[in-house]
Amino acid sequence: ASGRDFEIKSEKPVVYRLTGRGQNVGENAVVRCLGQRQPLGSIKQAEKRQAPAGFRDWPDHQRGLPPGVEQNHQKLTSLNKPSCLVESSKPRPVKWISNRLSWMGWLGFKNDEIYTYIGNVVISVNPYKQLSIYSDDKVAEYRNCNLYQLKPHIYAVADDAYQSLRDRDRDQCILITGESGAGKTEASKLVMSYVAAVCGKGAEVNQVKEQLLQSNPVLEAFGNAKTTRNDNSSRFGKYMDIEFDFKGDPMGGVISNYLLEKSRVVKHVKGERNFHIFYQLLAGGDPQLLGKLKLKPDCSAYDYLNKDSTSLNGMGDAENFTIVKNAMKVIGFSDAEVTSVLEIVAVVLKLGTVEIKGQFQANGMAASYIPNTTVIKEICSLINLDTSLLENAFSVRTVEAKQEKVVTTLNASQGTYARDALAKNMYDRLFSWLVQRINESIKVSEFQGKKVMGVLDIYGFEVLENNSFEQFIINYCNEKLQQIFIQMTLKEEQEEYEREGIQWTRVVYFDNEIICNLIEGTTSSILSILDEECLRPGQVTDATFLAKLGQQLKNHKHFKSKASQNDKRITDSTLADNAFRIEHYAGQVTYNTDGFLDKNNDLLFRDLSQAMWKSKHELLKTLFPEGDPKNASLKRPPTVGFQFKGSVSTLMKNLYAKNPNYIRCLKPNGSKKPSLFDDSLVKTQVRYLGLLENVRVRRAGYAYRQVYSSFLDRYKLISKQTWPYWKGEARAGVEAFMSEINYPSGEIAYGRTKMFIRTPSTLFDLEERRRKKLDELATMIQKIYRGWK
Ligand code: AOV
Ligand code: MG
Repeated sequence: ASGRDFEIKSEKPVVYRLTGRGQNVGENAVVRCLGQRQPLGSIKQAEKRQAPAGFRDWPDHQRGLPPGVEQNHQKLTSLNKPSCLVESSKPRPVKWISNRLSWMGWLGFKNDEIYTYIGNVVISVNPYKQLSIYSDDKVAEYRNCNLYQLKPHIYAVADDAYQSLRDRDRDQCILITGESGAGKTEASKLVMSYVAAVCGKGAEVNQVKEQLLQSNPVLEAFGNAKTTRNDNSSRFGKYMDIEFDFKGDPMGGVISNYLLEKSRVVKHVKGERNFHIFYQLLAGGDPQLLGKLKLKPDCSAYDYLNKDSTSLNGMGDAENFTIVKNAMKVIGFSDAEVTSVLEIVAVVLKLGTVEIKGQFQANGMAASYIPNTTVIKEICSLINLDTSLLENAFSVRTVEAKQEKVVTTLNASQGTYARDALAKNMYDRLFSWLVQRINESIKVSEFQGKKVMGVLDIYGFEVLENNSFEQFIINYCNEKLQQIFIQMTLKEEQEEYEREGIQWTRVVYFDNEIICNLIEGTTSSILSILDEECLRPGQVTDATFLAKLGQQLKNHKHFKSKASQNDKRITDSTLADNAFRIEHYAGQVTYNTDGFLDKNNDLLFRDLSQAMWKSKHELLKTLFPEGDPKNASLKRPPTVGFQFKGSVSTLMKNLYAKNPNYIRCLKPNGSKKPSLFDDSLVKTQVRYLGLLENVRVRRAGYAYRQVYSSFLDRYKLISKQTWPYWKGEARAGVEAFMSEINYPSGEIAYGRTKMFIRTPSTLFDLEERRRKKLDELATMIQKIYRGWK
């Protein structure tokens, strides 16, 4: 049935079910009382749970709507989505669109209008300054609005997604993409805060909302850092499912995290920072806490932190520390848990100051030792571990093979390597533990009628001066998201026209599948070759890996390396011997292969995990389960690349199953400045994001489509030919009533199973005709009803 949303003009909850033939209201129609935002749920749901008092059937023979029930027109018109940029269907050259987009962008940007739409895709330009468009008043304005009634705004899309989830029972996902610093994380928080503001009320629901929102500052403190691109750059990928009940009240959520850039714990380039939490703790921790953690409130005392003097207090670290502590409390961390977490943070920081030196033993073998044991003693007292155990783990390595234990001594650099590996792993595992701990607080047990809104905020595409394995993984993830966008907005849309037999001139676009395959394909891809090298016995190094890449991929259009000998294509001297280059959808990136094997293997010397497991620090111990001799296995864990590929593929499946809402973020300039619009930078992004093709498909295409039967059901009452009954094929019925109206040619197309309408104004017109008819009917029924009384 086609009727969807109805409002009941009564303060009391009265639900009518319209039964019989030719019914207007389907089982999924949502019913709400006038003046009450919360719907009573769908009719089906209302019936399943106890139907509210006054639940009555409204039989079909009293055709029309029950008294006091009025169709909510505003909601109905939101079904169609015209576009700001697609107001005419006149074909235009790409250049024109590109200039216009850029010009509109600039004009809007100058006036602080940072949002626009292409169809239902929101484009957002980072303003780099606080705007007054996120007030409570704005929330109220956009609440239950029609997407195109008001100025483009991220709230409008959040509202559209939420309405669709609540009223049309469709799981949603919000896909936020754009390069590093474009505003994804901010956008994701705006969406979350909007949804929190408009959904559900009551103490219990409010607590859930608070917990969901407060997960942000905690994860940002531990997972974000200042980079050259962004002062608050996400160094992990995050996907959060917010779960709602049938009324649209939030019940809880689940967060998934993707690969943290843990190398940052031990090293970062000048001008960047380590993860925020380290600075926050030092700047914001009171003397008592710092004393307990044996820390000095001085960044320069810690080798893992940038020794720039600007790094302390520069970013409101002290204030943020208070916010994080408070957030942890709201989420439900106990004081003891918070202390445990901070103890581990302190230990990581201190590990960086453990100096490891080399010496020669009597047998001539190099061996490492720790000249000054003060720090290591402090560390061990924090984690309740015998100092000699940790010292030992930094100086020897035990390899078990076929029931044989071989102990080798480490030299100074191997000892330092072990120390850094421990720090990275400890922090990385702590981060994953935090996510799990938050999930414990916000998770809900399975319940019926669950609806889900997923918000994806990952690390954006990035090109740094020196790009390593981490950038490779980050950019791979972005490549996959671009693919989803292409699939859903360009490919799927065009294929539908072809499927439906609608005359259509293909809009050509660049399909980045070829790059995705280059990276993740099952054979002869970068990841598969990397795994082969990692698993191959014998002398494997980053260089052998690169050589193999060069050999197998030398003919790939999007791949370049010097390693492939006599490669005539390599003419520029910027490509170093230890690097390869990928031509990504968003531009070229040169990756330095140093450390690729190591980072992909991610092996932690067993001596280290066993030492950690022996600690009597409850949290730390749980972070190293493989240190338990009972769990020891000779099987090697899957590689990082392999795991990441798996989780990305699960994520993609999950996203494909939901109704997508796109927010595409653009970066106005490379210097994090407000009011600076770098035209060419924006144009580049518009081009590589595929927005031009997006506009062209929308322009040449049809704004609205519907299967014949639904279309007939909805509009049949506008013609005597089809109302009240139409006995023939649905398509013939549609053609019959549409033939009575003279729409311009090209405005309407009849597909195999669906009806297509080009411009929204035609749909508005149909809606108007329908509304007039309904009004007539309603007045008639009211008269009859009054007659009864
Ligand atoms: P990102 O998430 O896309 O980068 P952010 O969302 O962290 O980028 O945005 C970067 C900075 O831009 C923020 O810290 C704000 O200062 C500013 N900003 C972004 N959006 C807005 C807005 N709507 N209003 C005001 N300021 C904004 V990365 O995480 O690096 O890919 O890995
Ligand atoms: Mg971010």
